[in-house]
Amino acid sequence: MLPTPELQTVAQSFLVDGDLVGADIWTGGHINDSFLLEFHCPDGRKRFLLQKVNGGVFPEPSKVMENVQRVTEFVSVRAPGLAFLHLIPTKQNEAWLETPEGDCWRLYPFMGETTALLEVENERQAHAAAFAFGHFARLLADLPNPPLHEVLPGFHDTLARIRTLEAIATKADSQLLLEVEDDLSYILEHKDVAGTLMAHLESGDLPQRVVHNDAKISNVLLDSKTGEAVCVVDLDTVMPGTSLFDYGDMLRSMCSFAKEDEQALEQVQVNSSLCSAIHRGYLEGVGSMFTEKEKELMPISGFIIALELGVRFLTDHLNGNRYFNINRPGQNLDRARVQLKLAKGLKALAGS
Ligand code: GN1
Ligand code: MG
Repeated sequence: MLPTPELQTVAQSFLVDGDLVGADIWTGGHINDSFLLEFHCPDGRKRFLLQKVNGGVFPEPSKVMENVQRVTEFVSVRAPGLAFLHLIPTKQNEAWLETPEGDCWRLYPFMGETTALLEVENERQAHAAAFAFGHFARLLADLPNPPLHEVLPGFHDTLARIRTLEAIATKADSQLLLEVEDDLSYILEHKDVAGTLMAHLESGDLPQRVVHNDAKISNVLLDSKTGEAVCVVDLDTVMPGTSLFDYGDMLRSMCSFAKEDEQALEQVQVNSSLCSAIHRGYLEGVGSMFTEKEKELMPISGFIIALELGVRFLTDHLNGNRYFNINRPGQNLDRARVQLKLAKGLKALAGS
């Protein structure tokens, strides 16, 4: 598609030596507006990823960008050879573009010859992605103070997410509510376990670390030829927390070959070989830094994060789909049911 005048103005604010010749909507992700841009440069055509941080989801987009900038700069010093997101500055030499309306736009080089998978296809990929997230945690273990901004406070406060669901349910359409009765009861029955990670984090039993907070397979670019992990992407939710938020997110997102919005629930099965590959990959990635408490709580974290995401999708379904983009009616309910089914499987696998 041809770039719109708004997109042209934004794109041309960045320090790229070339002419903008194309722009396409980039559909990966549920949250931000993303565009694949093509520039004609003196040394050939080059592609870039332009993104507008979603101000509806992130109340302070500039804080998101401050976190992204700190993390990317730290990694480039700590691991200069590592393929990583590097922000292309604006012509005013700012790390991102902030419009008078407060919108934040950023530009990254587009990593060619890589693939972002929506679902894991085999154990090797699960291992590679888990290693990449573990390595990410290890690299950032000594990010100097101050701690990163908590851009979405309570992001993994599972009990608070359940309370929000309960509040939304009291106002929801009665027909919708009837349809989700069983899903709601399952969630409410598991409130006691749901708060485990936050409780251990708050008591200091679990160490505070730099957490990616969206550790799913599509956020690791894999080499299209070798399948090796090349780069961890999507740093919007990088915040302080427990690494088990990431480990749980990996388990819930990579423990099954099913799509995140699969409608045929019999397809949604937890695969124990995928779980072992994730376990091995993550522990290899984090090296020796994990404490005994972290290791002990690894298995149950998958259940908690799957339950939490099920709660979030269900809340959005009952609340008019305002948060997660949908492209068909009922998609957030399907997503919720997939997570709840995975939660059940992961709970059984954890032996609790
Ligand atoms: C959202 O950035 P994106 O669209 O990949 C969400 C995550 C969920 C994920 C489920 C800021 O991630 O928390 O786990 O969808 N991000 C935010 O696919 O809410
Ligand atoms: Mg994300």
